[in-house]
Amino acid sequence: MNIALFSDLHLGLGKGTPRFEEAFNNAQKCFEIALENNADAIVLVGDLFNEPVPEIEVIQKAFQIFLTARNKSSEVKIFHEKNSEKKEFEFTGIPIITISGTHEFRGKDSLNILDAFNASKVLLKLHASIAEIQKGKEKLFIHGLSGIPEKHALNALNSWNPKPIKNEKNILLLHQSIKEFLPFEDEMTATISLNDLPSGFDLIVDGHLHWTNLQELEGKKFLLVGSTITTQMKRLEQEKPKGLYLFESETGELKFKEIPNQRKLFYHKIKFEEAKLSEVINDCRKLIEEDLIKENALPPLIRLNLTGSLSAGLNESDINVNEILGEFNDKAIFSVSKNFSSKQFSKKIEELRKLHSEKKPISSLGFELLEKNLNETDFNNAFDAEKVFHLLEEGKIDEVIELMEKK
Ligand SMILES: [Mn+2]
Repeated sequence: MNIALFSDLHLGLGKGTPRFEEAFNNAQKCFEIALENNADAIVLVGDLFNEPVPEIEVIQKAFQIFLTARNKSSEVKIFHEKNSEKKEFEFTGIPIITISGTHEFRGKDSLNILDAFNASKVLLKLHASIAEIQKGKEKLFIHGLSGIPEKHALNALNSWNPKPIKNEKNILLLHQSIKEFLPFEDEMTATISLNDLPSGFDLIVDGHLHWTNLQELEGKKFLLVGSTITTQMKRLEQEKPKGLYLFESETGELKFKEIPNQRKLFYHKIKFEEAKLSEVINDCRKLIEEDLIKENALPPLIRLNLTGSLSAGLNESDINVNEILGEFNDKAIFSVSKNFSSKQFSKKIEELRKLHSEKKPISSLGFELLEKNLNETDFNNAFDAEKVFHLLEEGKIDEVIELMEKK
């Protein structure tokens, strides 16, 4: 059997921005590729929608996409087994089987948007349940656990305790973080690690993390299926294009199909050293120009992660790159983060320590620091630091301001 696998469509993402149509277009292309490649079933691994309660416009557009699966017909039959009860799932066209994800989650005992689609037979939603697909004599069992809050995920997996049906083909679907895939600085948490995943499945497919990865472990083949759209501009999402997988259940063959003409992501982490504003601006401009020379079917996403240290007297808030981003406004979509380290701050502490060890009186320590700080700024020796210090010492702030304004 031929199974099309994709995930994290995030329909409804970017409402009111130029990206709104992108999630729908990419999802539509994945459905088309699945049908062109004669998929017997389309399997989605959660986060079909970007919001737990999507707007009517989003629901309507999603319906249109899901219904393209009715442009072809399938020879398969599907039985849904939950709590030892087995019922035939009736559908039209190519069946869509899914679990819900983090973005559809509305609480443990609440129905979500995919339950509504399930009730209308547009798709079959699994939760701690199994879809048995039959095609002639071939059988494939798809076990699915919808996404649940991470801190309960391991317990939920263990208490459901999915087991592959012996001598049959089995796929397990999850929508959770996995410890091994979380970078150190990531704020997301995970309770499940690869070791916790059950053995004996022909394929374990996980959604939620938006990049693709295939791990062939002993007794386990684990696929991070990735998203069909870039949502967070993370570095890992830059490395591989978005698309869908085709899984041939009899042979175990897995093929990746790229979404044509997709929006690219360029991720830049730029490390500066005691940089001036002009240096930051110039480096950013150079990188943006290089990205835009490349062939881009759509205005690319450009992420600038600015790090390192700034020259003395410059603060993170002084680094305003909006003006250059404005120059490229219609050519790219930008995201900028600034994480400059306080190199100066640690230098100051060091100086204080040194002065302290010299056991000078407080007033003299204060004066030396002020003089040194002034030397590092554009004020340089523009005024008499000693005079300023004594005025400050006596609380004559007005006189200090007057003195500085004259310069
Ligand atoms: Mn997602």
